[in-house]
Amino acid sequence: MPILIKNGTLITASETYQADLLIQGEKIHLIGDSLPAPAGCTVIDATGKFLTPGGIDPHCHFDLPMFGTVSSDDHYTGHKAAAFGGTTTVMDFAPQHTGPDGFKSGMEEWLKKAQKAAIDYSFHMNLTRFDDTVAAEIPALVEMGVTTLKVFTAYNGRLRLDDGGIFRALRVAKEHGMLVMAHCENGDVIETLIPEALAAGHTTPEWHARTRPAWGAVESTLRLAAMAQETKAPVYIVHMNVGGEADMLKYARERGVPVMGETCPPYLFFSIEHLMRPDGAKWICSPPMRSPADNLRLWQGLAEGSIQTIGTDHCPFFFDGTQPIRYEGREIAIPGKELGRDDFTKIPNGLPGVQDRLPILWTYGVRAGKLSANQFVALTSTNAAKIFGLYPRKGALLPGADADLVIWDPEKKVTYGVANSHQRTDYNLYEGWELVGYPEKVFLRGTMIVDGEKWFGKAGDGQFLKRKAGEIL
Ligand code: DUC
Ligand code: ZN
Ligand code: ZN
Repeated sequence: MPILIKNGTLITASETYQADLLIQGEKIHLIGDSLPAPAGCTVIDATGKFLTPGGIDPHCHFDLPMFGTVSSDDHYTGHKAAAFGGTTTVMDFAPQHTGPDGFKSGMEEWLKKAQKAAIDYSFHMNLTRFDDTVAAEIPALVEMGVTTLKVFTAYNGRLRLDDGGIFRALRVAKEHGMLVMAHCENGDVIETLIPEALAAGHTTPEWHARTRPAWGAVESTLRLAAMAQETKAPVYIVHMNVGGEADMLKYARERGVPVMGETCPPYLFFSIEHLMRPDGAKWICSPPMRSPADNLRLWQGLAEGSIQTIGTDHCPFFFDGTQPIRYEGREIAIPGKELGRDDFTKIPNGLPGVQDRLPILWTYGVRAGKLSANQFVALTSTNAAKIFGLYPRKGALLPGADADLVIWDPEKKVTYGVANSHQRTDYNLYEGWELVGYPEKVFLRGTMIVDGEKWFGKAGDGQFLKRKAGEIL
């Protein structure tokens, strides 16, 4: 049945204007003034409301085993939380398995987990070992619709590829039109500092940040930019957390290097001070929280266009996984941050955020005057669609695009926190923050899946998105 959304204010990455929008099936059919309602059409009056494309979160970790536990949102609960926050597409990371066909079997494992998907999704592939056999598997990966590889310059002996491996992988990625995403820290420095800190009796959460120095992230970002320049392969720096990384990106981009970047809301709002609180473990993720000066420089990086996207790195854990919470009427407890009560190295790394991203950025980014509404749409949806090969199917308010839409009530006041979050964890980083403006109705391919506090989404309704090569922004 067609749906006509009348008199809304449409906000895209480049324009804000009033229009009617007609949905037919899964697609946006028409946008225009005073559109007539076809027979049998549902009409939604959006006078005084804003309409944006559904958010795209390019960086999530659902159901990810680590630290002897597992990230506490799976591909259903995390998707549901995303939808309540106005996000309709998420990208997760599949593991490269050991042995031959490591990409294929990693993909199979992740596709199986994602059978319960409630919103649309795609995968990036972690590249944690690289040789000629692995290089030979790359065309099949592209064929499967995975056009992005993620490399790590930290986590020695586990996820890290050495610089030579990254350099060679970049050449092969370039040959196949792939984008390489990079987690940038200095693994060797970190592996030196951690045992020293523990030997000196430093076990509290702030030492997580003190053993992962900001300069390591800065030089590693420049290192990747240098390799992008040398190989001409595009690189995307994930979770930028230090002001100096924004400086490096700006420097490289001004010289025509094909390097792009993403930051995440916690790096805009929080600092090492939060790790010093008695509940500091709530803010433990890698890379860590930095300083208020870094927060400021990252905001500036977004506003000036050096940084192209805001993802979440959503990878939640319970703060106290011994105490169950109720989720969809059932009690659930998953071991979490309490595992590292006496040793910061045992605190599971990762933060909740997939639902929080758009509402928090609307009030504390757009309403606070740090970003325009159009920049907000570009940074949280359209740019990710372009970079990751989904545009204009996703991230666009255009006829022919998927009808993934958010109708916002710009005046709705919400005191945000764990009580109104669907993220499956027992805490929220933005507890008690006052919001003005909130997603009211959310559509996935023409079907309303969220209406206020009502959930109409279903496990299995999310589609796997085969991606093509993206754009360099
Ligand atoms: N960092 C985290 O804190 N958690 C999951 C993955 C990552 O890079
Ligand atoms: Zn990372
Ligand atoms: Zn991550």
